[in-house]
Amino acid sequence: MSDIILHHYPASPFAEKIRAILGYKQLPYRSVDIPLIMPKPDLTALTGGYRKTPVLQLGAHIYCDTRLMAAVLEQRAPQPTLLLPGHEATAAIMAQWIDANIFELSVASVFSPAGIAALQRRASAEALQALIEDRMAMRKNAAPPPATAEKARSLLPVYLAQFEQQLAGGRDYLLAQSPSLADFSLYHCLWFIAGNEGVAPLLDDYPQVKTWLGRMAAFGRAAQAGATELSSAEALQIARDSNAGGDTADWYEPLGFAPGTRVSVLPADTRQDPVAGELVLARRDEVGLRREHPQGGQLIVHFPRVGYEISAA
Ligand SMILES: N[C@@H](CCC(=O)N[C@@H](CS)C(=O)NCC(=O)O)C(=O)O
Repeated sequence: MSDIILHHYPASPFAEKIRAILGYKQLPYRSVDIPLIMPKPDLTALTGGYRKTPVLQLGAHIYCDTRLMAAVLEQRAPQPTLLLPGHEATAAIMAQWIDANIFELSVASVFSPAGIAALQRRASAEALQALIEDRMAMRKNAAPPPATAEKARSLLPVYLAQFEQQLAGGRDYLLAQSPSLADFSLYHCLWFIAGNEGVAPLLDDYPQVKTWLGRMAAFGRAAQAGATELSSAEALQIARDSNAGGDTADWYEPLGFAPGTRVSVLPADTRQDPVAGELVLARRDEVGLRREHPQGGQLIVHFPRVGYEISAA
């Protein structure tokens, strides 16, 4: 039985990024279905307040942010690699840029009038309204403010044309003949658009991009075959029964925090839901906070440094 537990819901693009990586690496996992909107009590019991999707769990270790999850999965299964030799920085920086910028444009497209009309055919008016209100509340402190549908309409074609041109060079993936982190980042953004019939035609002028999207989607489908279901209560029990050891051996802390300092970690984009705990792991691009919860027991919640603000609690 796999010890990899993914907390997610089917419609989440960032979760699809991790599902596709699991599929590409042929890693089986246990799947916990989480609510689409707040409250998410069993999830936040594990994370200490972080509410975004997905969250990865290995025993009592809770990993927030898909960039860190990708690194953890790369360590778990180094082959096939996401860090193509000679493309490490290009792939990492492209992936970060796409996760922030193309994701914004895809959300703005899906929540444009054409996208909402398609969502209305699938969800009740109440469910849709609740989703929109939840996401507006989640982004109320966002800096910079979320992209508008107009911005998406004018900028998405610019970037799609660039990706089309890059793929037209004869490569199967963005940087080489095998996918890198950059492909998985672009994939989940365009998967979101392609899955909404109101805005899917936005991709019609880009045949190379659509062929590439089909290739990437096969990894997402492969992941489904490797998933077994787990309840959120069982996931909490697994956390409680596991060892929450920190790791101060390779302490790398440019901010000067000593092991055991109480710190708080805040997503730099949405600027809400800080997680507080005792710093027990500090690496170049990862911090781990120890905290305790009555149902989850002792937990270590991990964040990357890029995209998060760490301060004394
Ligand atoms: N930087 C985060 C972004 C995650 C994210 O924004 N996920 C979206 C879903 S695709 C989300 O959390 N939406 C609100 C929710 O699911 O409650 C990551 O890479 O994991």
